[in-house]
Amino acid sequence: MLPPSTLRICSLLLLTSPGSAAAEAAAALTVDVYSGPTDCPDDSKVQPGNHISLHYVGSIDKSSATGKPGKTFDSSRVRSEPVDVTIGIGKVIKGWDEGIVGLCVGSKANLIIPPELGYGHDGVDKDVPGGATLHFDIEVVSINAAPPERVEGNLFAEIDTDGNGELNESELEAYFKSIHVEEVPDEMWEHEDKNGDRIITWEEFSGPKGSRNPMGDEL
Ligand SMILES: [Ca+2]
Ligand SMILES: [Ca+2]
Repeated sequence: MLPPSTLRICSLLLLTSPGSAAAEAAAALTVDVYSGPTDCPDDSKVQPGNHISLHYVGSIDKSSATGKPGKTFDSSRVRSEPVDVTIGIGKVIKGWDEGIVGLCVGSKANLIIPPELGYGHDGVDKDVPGGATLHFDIEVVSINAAPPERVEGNLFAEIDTDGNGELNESELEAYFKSIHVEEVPDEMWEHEDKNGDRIITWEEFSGPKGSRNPMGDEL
C-alpha cells in the first residue's frame, strides 16, 4: 500500500487525519438537518458500516481560523454524481463518520467540522490548510447493499485514462487536479516511480490497482 503520507492526498474522501486526543475531546461537531426527514425507520437511518451514496459541497467554514471562509474546495455536485462511501468505521474523516451516522435517507444537513475531526493540523492542500474548520452541505442519497467500488476499486485504472498500463505526468496531473490538488506531490514520484523515469507503471504502483496489468491482456 501507499505510505500514509501519500494516501493523504490520493483522495479527500478516503482519508482520515490524526488529531490529538485532547483536542478531539474539546472539538464540537455541529449537525443541522435543514431538509428532509429527521426521524425514520432504522433501515432508512445511516448505521456504522453502511455503504451510502452522498452528495456534498465542502467549503471552509466562516468560523475557520485558517483558509478562506466560504471557499468551496470540493463538491460532488459539480460532478453531478454522488460519491459512494462506507460510513462510521474510519474510512472517511471523523466529522463525516460522527455527523452522518444517524441521518435519514433523503435528509440534507449542514455539518460544521472542527479541524480535529477534519483534516487536522496538516490540512490537504492550499484550499484546506492545517487548522481549517470545514463546512459540508450534504445529502444522504441512499443506503446501498454493495460496498462502494471506489474504496476497493482500481485507482490505477482511474488515473490511467488512456488505458496503456502506465501513468504519465499529464495523467497524474489531471487526476490530482480532479481532487483539487494543484501539483503532483513529490512523494508520489519518490514512492511510486521506482526507477525514476517519470512514468509509474502498473508494476510500480502500490495503490489499489486490480489484480491484472491492463496491458497484460493484449498479447
Ligand atoms: Ca497512461
Ligand atoms: Ca517508472
